Amino acid sequence: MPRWARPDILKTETTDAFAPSRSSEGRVPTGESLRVIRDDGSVDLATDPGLSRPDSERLYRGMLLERILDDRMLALQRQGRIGFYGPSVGQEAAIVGAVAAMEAGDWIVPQYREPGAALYRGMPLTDLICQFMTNSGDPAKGRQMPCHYVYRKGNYLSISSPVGTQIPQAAGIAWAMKLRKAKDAVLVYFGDGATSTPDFHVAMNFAGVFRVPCVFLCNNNQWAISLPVARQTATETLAEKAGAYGLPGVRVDGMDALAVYAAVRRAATDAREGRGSTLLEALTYRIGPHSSSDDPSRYRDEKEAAAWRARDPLVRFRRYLEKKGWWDDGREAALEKEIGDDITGAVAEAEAKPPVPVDSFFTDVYSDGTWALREELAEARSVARR
Ligand SMILES: Cc1ncc(C[n+]2csc(CCOP(=O)(O)OP(=O)(O)O)c2C)c(N)n1
Ligand SMILES: [Mg+2]
Repeated sequence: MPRWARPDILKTETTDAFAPSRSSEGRVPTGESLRVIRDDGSVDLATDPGLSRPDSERLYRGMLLERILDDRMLALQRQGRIGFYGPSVGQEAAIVGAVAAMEAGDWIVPQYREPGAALYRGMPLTDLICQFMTNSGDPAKGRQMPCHYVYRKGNYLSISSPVGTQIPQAAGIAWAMKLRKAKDAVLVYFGDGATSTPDFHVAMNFAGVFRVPCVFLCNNNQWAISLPVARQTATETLAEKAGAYGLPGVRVDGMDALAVYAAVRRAATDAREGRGSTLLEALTYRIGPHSSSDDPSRYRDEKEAAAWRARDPLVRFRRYLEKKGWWDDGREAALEKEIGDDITGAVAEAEAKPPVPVDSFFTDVYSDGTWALREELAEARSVARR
């Protein structure tokens, strides 16, 4: 039994898969969600995206990496070695399954729970951990909160802390792709809470009117810190909001990586081929705390979280791999060890780096700086020396 799994996880609920509605009205059947992997690990041939063995294994590695990274980073935070962390336990399929369906030139606009997507795009682990430690190896040059990474080479945008900000930014990038006649699409992640922000509605309306190539992926993990999703919306699903903007909306089982992959793949293809945007709602659950600063037992019944743990997306995907004859305990143990060693190596490398030089806070805005900034820099340097 892997360390991240629990004995109570071996039973999952069954829901029927259905073909997502692509009607021009964008109508969404409620109460159901797209699903591919059945409880026994077999796949529904009607919805199966048919991933190859290497692609399936890569997807599983991405999810396991995110799971183990969360575990290790929360421990580092408790030891005072990083300042802050936001885990994504339970959402690995919705995060990694989505990014896996995008092409290398596409743009990824993150919320703040997607280190797994940055790593999947090729971000070096050490760079990511340097960002968590805000040291001189931080690609964001120490100018962001910890856990607000950026991976420029992977077209992975810097994280915006204010909820919802990234959604119109993504619609704007997609508009730029359309103006340039590029074949690149945009994937934007956001939470259920973000659907209550004006930014969500502005972006969806813009996307509908201008038919921009954007995949809007709402990770409905059912909580916005302490606020349940029922307080965010009066509609039965979040996907059905798409209809108001003339977009298709699809609800996906967010604990099923193949379902998320299939839905995102299809939405990205539509985007690339000029059919505009799609709103996807991945139904998940925030099994862990909102962040390292949160204690969910103060506002929710943890039995609910335990029930969702029973639908662990990693366990479900592993069953699929096993059913295909592609996986066994030996491979699992080897992969866990490899990832664990990679993280240990990256942490050691990151901890050996000096802090961010104070000068970093005064560069990249003005060519020469103003007199006030020059005075502040001199003062900051003298404080740093002390
Ligand atoms: C505009 C704004 N309001 C409030 C906050 C504080 N805040 C940070 S995360 C968060 C909850 C967001 O919930 P959701 O969109 O569901 O994403 P999740 O954290 O569940 O992934 C809130 C209220 C913020 N960062 N920005
Ligand atoms: Mg949420």
